Amino acid sequence: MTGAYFKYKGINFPAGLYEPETLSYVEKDFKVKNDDIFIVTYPKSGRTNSWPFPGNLLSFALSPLLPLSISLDPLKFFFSPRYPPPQSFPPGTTWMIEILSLILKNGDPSWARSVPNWERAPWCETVQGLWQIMQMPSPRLISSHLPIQLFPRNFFNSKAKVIYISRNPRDVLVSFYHYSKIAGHLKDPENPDQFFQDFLDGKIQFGSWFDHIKGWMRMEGKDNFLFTTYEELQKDLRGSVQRISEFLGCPLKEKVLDSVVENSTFRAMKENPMSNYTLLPRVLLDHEQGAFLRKGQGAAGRRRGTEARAGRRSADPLLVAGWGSRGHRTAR
Ligand code: A3P
Ligand code: PLO
Repeated sequence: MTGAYFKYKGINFPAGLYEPETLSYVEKDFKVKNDDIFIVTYPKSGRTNSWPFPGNLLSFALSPLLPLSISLDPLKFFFSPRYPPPQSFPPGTTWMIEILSLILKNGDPSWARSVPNWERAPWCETVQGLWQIMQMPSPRLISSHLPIQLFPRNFFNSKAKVIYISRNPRDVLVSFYHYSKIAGHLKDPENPDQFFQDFLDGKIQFGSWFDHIKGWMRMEGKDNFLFTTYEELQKDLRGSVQRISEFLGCPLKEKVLDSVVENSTFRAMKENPMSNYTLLPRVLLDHEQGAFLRKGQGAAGRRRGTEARAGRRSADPLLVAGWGSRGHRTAR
């Protein structure tokens, strides 16, 4: 692993795991089946607990840009009273893979405990993942970090389903920073300030978070598209699993629901070698320097902790999500 990137249609991809030929095939020729289920995220749409960046830098740096907007529409969306959208539920790629692996097996954890998650739901844009997906029986569970313009074209004429998981950009940024320090295929983030700048400029793998979410939000309201957030999952895992299963057309019995929830908690996943990435070779993940699954707390968890310590509760879901109900100024 070199940590070097190549550009495909203006987006950075790490060399080695990804190749222009595979990306082109996936975009133009990949045959989507009507019962495929895609988990789509911008990388690291899970979260972190230690903030290496100066205090309020993100909201400070973004605030002058908000009124401008064309490329920042998603931010306006996030900091507007519309967020979270009325029908949104939670996630992170890894978390959603676990939830869906359990739902598809009717709550039986054997599959999730015996097969690594990257084989249960391979990333279609990776060289290896694409090959695996072509051998998989239906219904296929497929992960992807692709921006909408590079996503398999055939999807848009199919009945296949996409579950899109978003997350507070601050948490994405922090999680991404820590992951970049231990992932062999990613460019070294150098220092937090530089990484923050690269994040804003979309110079990291899979390009700009802002463009990614703005692109995918065009699908909002379509029957085969579910927009979810990590924060909602944290707030109400059970309710979220229930709604995800309804979206997939397979509502769960109480006992099955219990099992899905029990086996997809952060603790259960952290203890499951098939889900915590400890099986990845050191060249891909330096286990001595950190872990893929770390604290498992998002802005909602932090906020609730703060409130619990202060002896009060907030009824405002936007405050609970840590993004403020009156706009970016309240985002921490
Ligand atoms: P941190 O890096 O902040 O620890 P992704 O899977 O999209 O790459 O996101 C990874 C992030 O999701 C990690 O965040 C990880 O801890 C978090 N995550 C994964 N499973 C989780 C769970 N069951 N509960 C809470 N967080 C989870
Ligand atoms: C894909 C991007 C995700 O955010 C993290 C991730 C986890 C497992 C990796 C996968 C990535 C790429 C493809 C890998 C897989 C493990 C095995 C698989 C490397 C980096 C192979 C052999 O190609």
